[in-house]
Amino acid sequence: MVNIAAIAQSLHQAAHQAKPITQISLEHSITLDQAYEVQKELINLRLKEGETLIGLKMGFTSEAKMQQMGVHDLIWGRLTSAMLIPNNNTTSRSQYIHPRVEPEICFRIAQDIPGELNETEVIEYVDAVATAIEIIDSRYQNFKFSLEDVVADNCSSIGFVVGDWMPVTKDLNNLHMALNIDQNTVAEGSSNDIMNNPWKSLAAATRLAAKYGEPIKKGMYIMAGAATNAEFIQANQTAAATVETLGEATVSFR
Ligand code: OOG
Ligand code: MG
Repeated sequence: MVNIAAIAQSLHQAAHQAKPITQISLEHSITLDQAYEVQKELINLRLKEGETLIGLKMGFTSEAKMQQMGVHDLIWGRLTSAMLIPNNNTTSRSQYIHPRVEPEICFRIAQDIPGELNETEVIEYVDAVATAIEIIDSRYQNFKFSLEDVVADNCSSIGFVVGDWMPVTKDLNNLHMALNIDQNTVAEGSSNDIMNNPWKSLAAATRLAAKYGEPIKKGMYIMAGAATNAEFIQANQTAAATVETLGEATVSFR
């Protein structure tokens, strides 16, 4: 028997204490559905502490990320108010275990999404788009996990930074994307690396949100997933993500 509440509690504590734990899948056989139940419970623990649900994130939407992490399926996680770091701000390295940063595109939802939509329909439900950085911080030792492990761990979510909101353009293809650490470009790709079209990632989010009963509501942030590898970041370093035409998002670690 998998104890959903106990696993959620240990992941929650690992995040609070910035101390990694052993992968769940090494000790229990856990199904993907159970992993999503753990994730929901884990988020409930955050909500009980006063955080609010402000968005969803997609993961493994690019080949680069799937290759880097050895996991080959789309995943989704939840974003809470405590995870949003204002652009051009500072965050303390000591609150993380082994943080990585990755360049993303973020969508802002204009009206409640009624159910599954395709990549054209979904455009009508977005009122702004921005460059974003996701900070991920797996609660597992060595940042190693199975698909079920990472889903249970809310897809390694810990923080995200959103640049200036830009007007919606229907064509988000072929935009150069880069991740810089202290002015050095450490990863580069194209918006096409996100499912051949970032709008497809949002369409996939509508499908998964409908399937798992987590409605996408007006005002939510939806992160499309990294276009490139994620890179480790240390104290006294600054990360900047750029997306051609959308601008920049930055965060400094101290
Ligand atoms: C899991 C989260 C994946 C993305 O953008 O692909 C993700 C991880 O790599 O730890 O956020
Ligand atoms: Mg990500």
